[in-house]
Amino acid sequence: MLVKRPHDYLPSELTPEPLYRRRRELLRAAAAGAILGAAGAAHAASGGLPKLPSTARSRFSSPEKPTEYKHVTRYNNFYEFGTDKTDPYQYAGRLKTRPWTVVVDGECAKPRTFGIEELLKLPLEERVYRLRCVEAWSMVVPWVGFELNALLKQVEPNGNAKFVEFTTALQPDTMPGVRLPVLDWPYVEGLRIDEAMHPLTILAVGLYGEALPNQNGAPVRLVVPWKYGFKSGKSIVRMRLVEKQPLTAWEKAAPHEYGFYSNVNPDVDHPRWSQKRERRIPEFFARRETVIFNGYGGQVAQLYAGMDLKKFF
Ligand SMILES: Nc1nc2c(c(=O)[nH]1)N[C@H]1C(S)=C(S)[C@@H](COP(=O)(O)O)O[C@H]1N2
Ligand SMILES: [Mo]
Repeated sequence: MLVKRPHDYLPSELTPEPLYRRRRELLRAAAAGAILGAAGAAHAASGGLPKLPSTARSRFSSPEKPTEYKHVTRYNNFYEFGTDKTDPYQYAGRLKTRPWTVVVDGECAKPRTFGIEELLKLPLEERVYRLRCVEAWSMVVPWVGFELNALLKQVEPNGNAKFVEFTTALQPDTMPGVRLPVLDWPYVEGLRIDEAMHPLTILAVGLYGEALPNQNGAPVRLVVPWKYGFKSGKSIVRMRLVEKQPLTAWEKAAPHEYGFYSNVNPDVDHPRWSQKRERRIPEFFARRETVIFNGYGGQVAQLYAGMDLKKFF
């Protein structure tokens, strides 16, 4: 994500991991017979974080091979820690993730504050999802989490609850990036209530079977797989049920570039680049065709029936 300085993302986007090293790793892995299939790979990596209770793999999972742990956790957007892809890996270690609470309030009968310990006790599932960034890269992540609707139902949304506004953590002491006015901090995102209640929308508390690394949005982050990555706010502290469409941080920063819906759509280019193709991290070239709704159209297209997706981009 970037507002007005494309040169800011190009260098890091184009910094390749040396090709020879990649090839050497592959050869070594092949020699050791260590190349894993999709199922094995999902549990192959470890960041040394606390293991989560063993989880069933959801039927909503993508059959694709997950992106290696080291790429999922070292190539991130988390602007509170800086705008380079490696900044979150380098600096997010300082994020304070305990104590942690998530306030769920607004248009509902039973507003509540949930402690993170409580959320970790909910029945967890593994969901392997494609994540498509608006910058035209993608990865496949084995998230561990639960459906957001499980939480929202507990507060009993009322008839005025048309949208959910998500607010993410603002810790000036631990977040070097918030000293710069890149966005109007804290990071705010929003979903329509039917998008928020959809079974594909999850709150993730882990990946690769372990607690969520800070750079990926610890201790709890949203994942909405049919939308561009920036809709999936990290390190969430508040979810407010509201009647009016929330003004998101990215719309505030650049309304012509980032709309409220931000559904993955190869037919609606970003004003500064095409959305037709994507490169799968750690590939270098955008070779894969981007698919409408990131391939989840079968489950979500009906949410937008009759809407002009070029207007509501
Ligand atoms: N709080 C916060 N959440 C955020 C961001 C951010 O800068 N701050 N970046 C978003 C963007 S642009 C993307 S692509 C995804 C990246 O998630 P990942 O690093 O876990 O792959 O997080 C999203 N959530
Ligand atoms: Mo993104």
